[in-house]
Amino acid sequence: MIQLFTFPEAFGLRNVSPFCLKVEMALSHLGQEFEIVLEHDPRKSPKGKLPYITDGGRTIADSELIFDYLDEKTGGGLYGHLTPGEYGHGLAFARLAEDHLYWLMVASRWLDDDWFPNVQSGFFSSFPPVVRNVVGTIARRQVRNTLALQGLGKHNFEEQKSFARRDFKALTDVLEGSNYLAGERMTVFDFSVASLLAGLIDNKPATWLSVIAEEYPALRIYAERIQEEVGVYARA
Ligand SMILES: N[C@@H](CCC(=O)N[C@@H](CS)C(=O)NCC(=O)O)C(=O)O
Repeated sequence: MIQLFTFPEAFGLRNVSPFCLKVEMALSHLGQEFEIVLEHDPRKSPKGKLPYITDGGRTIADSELIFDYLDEKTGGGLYGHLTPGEYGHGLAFARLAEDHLYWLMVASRWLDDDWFPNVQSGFFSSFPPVVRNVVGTIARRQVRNTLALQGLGKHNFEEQKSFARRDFKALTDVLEGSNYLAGERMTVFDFSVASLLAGLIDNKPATWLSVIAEEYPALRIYAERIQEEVGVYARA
């Protein structure tokens, strides 16, 4: 049976990582039998990040590569039916979510002094309090460096908020004309975007990004629709 390695629950989310959640959505959508294995330490993954899966002696890390594997395993169950237009639109929005909006979500959790204590209690609660503070501080420094290298970390909160509004507006504009991102039917790219939106909207307590997302009600409606259709929810 397929094993899906994901982070344990945190911030009111049973699946706290959008990349792990989108794989869970795809597995459910494809009707694959699988079990979730909780893993605190992403360094145990072959790529140093979660998710990864194992299946019959094979290990595949990275949600996109997992999708390729599942697509092949199911004879095109994820991508096989897509038109080039659906694929192009879908991939572009998945990239917006995963390579831009995702980093704003990371910034909203890790860089905000008021919110950061939730990261410490959510991710490092298995450590004794003193160790937790040290580990949390070291991890925060690494995230800050990563965000600076990625670029978004060089901007102040107001600038980061303006970037987020632009992403949310683009998604809202597309969703005004359609229930799904790539066209008239649900595609695998909806898993990428809805998993991210669901996590940032339902994340407790609200981050500044969650608050801004609520300015765009179509996003919550869309995230709920996709979660309901696949029967997989981010929230605990
Ligand atoms: N490109 C990867 C991204 C996965 C990813 O960024 N996972 C995050 C959690 S959302 C992670 O494991 N971060 C831990 C770390 O970088 O140390 C994928 O699609 O699977």
